[in-house]
Amino acid sequence: MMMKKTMKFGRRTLLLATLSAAFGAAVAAPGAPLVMGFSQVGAESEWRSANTASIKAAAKEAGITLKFADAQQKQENQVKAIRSFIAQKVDVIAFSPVVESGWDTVLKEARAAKIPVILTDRAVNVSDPSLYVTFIGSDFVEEGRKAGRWLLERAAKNPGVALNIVELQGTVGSAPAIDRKKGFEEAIKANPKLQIIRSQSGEFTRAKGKEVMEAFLKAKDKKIDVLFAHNDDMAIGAIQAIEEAGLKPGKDITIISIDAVKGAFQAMVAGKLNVTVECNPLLGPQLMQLARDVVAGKPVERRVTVIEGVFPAEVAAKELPNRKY
Ligand code: GYE
Repeated sequence: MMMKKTMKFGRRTLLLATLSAAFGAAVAAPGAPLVMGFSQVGAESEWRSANTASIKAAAKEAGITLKFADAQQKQENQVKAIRSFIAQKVDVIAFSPVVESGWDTVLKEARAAKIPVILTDRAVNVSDPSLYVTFIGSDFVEEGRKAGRWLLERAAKNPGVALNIVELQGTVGSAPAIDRKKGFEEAIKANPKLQIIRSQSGEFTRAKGKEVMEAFLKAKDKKIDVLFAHNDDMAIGAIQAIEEAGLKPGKDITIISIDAVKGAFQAMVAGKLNVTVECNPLLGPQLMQLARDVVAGKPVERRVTVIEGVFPAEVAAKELPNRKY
């Protein structure tokens, strides 16, 4: 449970001998500032705002010229942004893909232009994994498992009691939604009394989280014991819906979410959220270092993961002042 904010290189080492070997990349003129094109998912959550701020600050700090594009949660906007970065002949392209599939064509275009691509935060499903150099981000399956394990432990205190779970999924087709669902389901399988009775996307936003939770509560056919939200913002939206329905969030309905942003700590201190699993958005400094190494043709790890913790409500008041996002 220790919350070291360090990132570590994954075990599977990459064999990218040199970038020039993989991409035939042209090394930027000596002295010229490195130019990075970054396509961000959007501004859907507190997590995302912290991630954007980290990337912008780290680029400045590293003396990297950042061309930043916000895709407003739309893949077509990301594809357009990447094409525009190619046309502008940036040195390196980084992006956080809104969904997993549909990237082959544009990544082949980047390769043809000899521009290396770094994935941050979310992964892609491509036919040829060498279409990107490296991926830096969290292990979302593990985050889902941590959320599920927390519930398993809590349920073990009342063995034999059935618990009905509703799930607010993230953006349909996105890596964190797919993986967090998978990890959570895998963990709760150990107790057949834990059943997901409803599951729908709240698109990672507060507004949509609230709206979908309202619909869950209106159904009234089965009692809702637990909410698993794929991020804190949806949980916070759902908390409002639960209160408006005359119920006590965190008590009548146990709430589990992911990200561990400040808003979640405040909700825990107020007794309205039971636990949040950490997902660290502060990827900027490490991304800039990777970009420098990649452009310089140095070998880099194929997968860089982030070490993260779990914060139950009991530690929220003590941890809140230490939170950086
Ligand atoms: O959990 C959510 C955001 O991809 C890890 O995206 C990210 C997720 C994060 O909208 O809040």
